[in-house]
Amino acid sequence: NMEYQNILFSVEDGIGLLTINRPKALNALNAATVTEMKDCVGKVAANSDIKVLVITGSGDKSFVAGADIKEMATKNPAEGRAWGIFGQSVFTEIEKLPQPVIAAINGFALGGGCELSCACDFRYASENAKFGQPEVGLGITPGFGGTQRLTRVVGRGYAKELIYTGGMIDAQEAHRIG
Ligand code: DAK
Repeated sequence: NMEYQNILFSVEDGIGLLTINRPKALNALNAATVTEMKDCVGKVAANSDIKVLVITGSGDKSFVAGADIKEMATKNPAEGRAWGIFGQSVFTEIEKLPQPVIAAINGFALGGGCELSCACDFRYASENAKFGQPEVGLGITPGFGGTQRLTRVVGRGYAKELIYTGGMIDAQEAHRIG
């Protein structure tokens, strides 16, 4: 483990494990967490001893319950724009990693959490996983690339349904739609 406060990172037998570690906030992504993820992903990219990266969430309830709503609520439009661009850049770095990246989805994957899973190469979900893009209920759109990546994963129809309704689907339904 390294010097991080909001994530855990370890390597064993060539397998990197990045755990988002804010279980009290259901592993919501605040700026400090995304900054640490950026640092960690950069280190993974530069380390050819790491053959695969697994991304998961701490605890048994949540993968990532989205961007941190409490922190986002304080942002003005310019800060919101910068936050969107920053999050997108880190998710793109994950997508572009030379190693395969597995999302181990152990519960809620909402908003930025669903988007994070879509930036990974494979999504493996536990039976209690729940997926959704609830941003519409907050009066915002998905900001971390969800409209683009989710569409590519499940197709336009299901992506629009999730994004327009803000509804949550369970692991079985998520598996069914791909
Ligand atoms: N942010 C901050 N805290 C969160 C959180 C979140 N996304 N999700 C949960 N928490 C916190 C709760 O506030 C609570 O903290 P305390 O009140 O105890 O301090 C704790 O986690 C436990 O949550 P609950 O008590 O609510 O647990 P329940 O089991 O009752 O409910 C839930 C679980 C996942 C259904 C519920 O917590 C929930 O609805 N959470 C919010 C999910 C959500 O709306 N996620 C999407 C976030 S929006 C953009 C840039 C970025 C984005 C969008 C646009 N632009 C630049 C355009 C990103 C958007 C998002 O991701």
